[in-house]
Amino acid sequence: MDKKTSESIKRISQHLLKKPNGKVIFLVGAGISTSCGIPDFRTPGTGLYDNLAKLNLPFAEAVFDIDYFSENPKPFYTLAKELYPGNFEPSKFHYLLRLFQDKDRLQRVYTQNIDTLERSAGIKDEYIIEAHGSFAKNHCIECKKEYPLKVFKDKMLEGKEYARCKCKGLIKPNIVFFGENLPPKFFNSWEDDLDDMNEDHLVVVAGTSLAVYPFASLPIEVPSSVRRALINLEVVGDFKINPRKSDVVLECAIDEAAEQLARELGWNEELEKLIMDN
Ligand code: CNA
Repeated sequence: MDKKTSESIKRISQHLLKKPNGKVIFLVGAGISTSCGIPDFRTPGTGLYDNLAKLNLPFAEAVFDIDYFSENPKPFYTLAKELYPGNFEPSKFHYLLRLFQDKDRLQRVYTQNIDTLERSAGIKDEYIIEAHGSFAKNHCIECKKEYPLKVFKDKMLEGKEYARCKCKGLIKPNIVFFGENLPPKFFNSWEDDLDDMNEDHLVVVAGTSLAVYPFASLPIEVPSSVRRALINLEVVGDFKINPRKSDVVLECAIDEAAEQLARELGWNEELEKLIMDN
């Protein structure tokens, strides 16, 4: 870890230690799960968008395009099989989030991820906002009938036919596709959290290219009195376009940051134990 990054980690830990009642809001994306073996979208070479050629898509984002899905669900079903919850273990960073919860320092985790690894790490439902939905619930895209996880999973694993409703409509997990609305809970919770925020809070953005809206606008809306931090392999979004003097930027791998931050906070042993016990 270079000097600049370790100094930035110290700035974050000093903030947290100086303000023991201050809570943390995490805004996270695919980069917190790449070390678990789940590729992100946009990292050149390893990202999913670079690896979708085998699915013969007209354009990479078509895999999450609702109109394309209703015509050709195969690419999404193929991807869903790969990404399906249960196939992966949480990262060190996921467990660090859990430690923030256990120490009553967690306000919320807003995640763009659909892998549900925050839940696997033991973070409680009340803290998680799955901004782009998850596999937990499913519905028919025609008649809107709801289906439990098992129906979709069983059909998907059979692999012979697509999961279809009695009305013959396709069954799709409640993952937010391009052209679909985000869940109301996302907007309501963010409004509540904004109302609550004060200078003791810290907003940590991690593992996201901040390319997808409205999620990417959250860091912009953080009041200037509240400190923001970015942990990412590259500087992105508002941290790049409108950097604030008080921002803390860590250009490094997510698990490296988790380990170092835990050490600075004196949480290292607890973090290791949490990982061992799970
Ligand atoms: P993205 O656009 O692929 O960006 C990922 C960001 O994370 C990039 O800026 C990378 O540089 C950074 N990154 C990758 N690995 C690391 C690492 N080890 N340490 C630090 N930074 C890293 O992904 P976003 O989440 O920003 O895009 C939003 C999409 C991605 C959402 O709609 C998700 O549903 C979707 N997605 C989710 C998953 C998942 O659930 N795990 C996987 C792939 C895509």
